[in-house]
Amino acid sequence: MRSARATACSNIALVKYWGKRPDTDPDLNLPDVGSLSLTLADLATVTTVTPSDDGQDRFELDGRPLEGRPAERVARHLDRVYRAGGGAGRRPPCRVVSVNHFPTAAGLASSASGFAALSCAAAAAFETDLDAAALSALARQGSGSAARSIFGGFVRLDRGTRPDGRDCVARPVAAPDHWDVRLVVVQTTTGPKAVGSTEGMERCRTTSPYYPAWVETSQADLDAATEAVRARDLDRLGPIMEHSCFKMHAAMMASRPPLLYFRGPTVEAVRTVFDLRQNGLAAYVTIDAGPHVKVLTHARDAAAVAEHLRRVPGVAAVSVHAPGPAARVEVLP
Ligand code: 2P0
Repeated sequence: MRSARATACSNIALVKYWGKRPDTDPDLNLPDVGSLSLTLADLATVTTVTPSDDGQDRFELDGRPLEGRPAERVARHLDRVYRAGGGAGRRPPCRVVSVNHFPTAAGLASSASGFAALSCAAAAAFETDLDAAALSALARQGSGSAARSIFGGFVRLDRGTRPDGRDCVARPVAAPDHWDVRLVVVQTTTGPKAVGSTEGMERCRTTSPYYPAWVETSQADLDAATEAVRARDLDRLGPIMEHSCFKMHAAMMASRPPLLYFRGPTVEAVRTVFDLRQNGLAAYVTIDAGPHVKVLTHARDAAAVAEHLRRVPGVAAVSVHAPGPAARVEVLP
């Protein structure tokens, strides 16, 4: 074993992933729908994996020791990467140091960049020759959205149909410089902690009457959005992106008990974007399993869109992100 450091950027889904494929191995973490995302610059996790010098796993996140369930999740992921790379017997104990370089209070989850960086750093540290597709499949097992953060720019993760998940890997659709768009991240004031994605997805799948419709209509969105990205057509992509987002939230809200991720300022920020559109600006929203709003717009309009959203009561911070690069890794001396 050697030492390696990987950097991976976060991503935002333009066509959403929500729900896991029933009757499949939970450890494979297979999505019930495909998704399309944009990898974001300036929202990176840097993870270093080195041999542990005291014979025990040691994990650290943002300067603090990682313990309990999160630490178990990391250990299990190291086991996966080690085995996938052909490792036999007991995995060598590792020291993992991970740092999230997110602008203060970006209000974004870091599991996508985190598991992508961990997969790449561990694969290099264990001296495997896993390619990007294999790394994406491994990252997906850590967290579904992490499969997409292996690649830069616009990325598509297909649902696949194989029970072993071999056809569920992310692929790049277009490089970061394909299209000069920006994602404006609007952090709204946060309330009590929302229901986590894994639990929320399962509740939605098992109780929401709209879940089957969500799944049935997602493939058409994925295909149409992929074409719109290739054609660099924001006014074609935007309505598909919003439709995917609001269908997902409608299915969430119809769960029992309901999954309501919006706060007041979430709705006000969405309305502001709708108003901007009435006034001729091309800007479209998406919202994940939380209260923040993300707005896709042309680079030339991003500053104006951000300025309007900063004035919405209850908005805490607004940041602007360009398409970001693929995950990268270096072997350390
Ligand atoms: C997405 N989200 O496509 C969707 C939209 C949230 C809403 O992927 O259970 O943390 O680890 O596979 O990847 C968040 O879910 O879930 C997510 P797990 P993950 O970005």
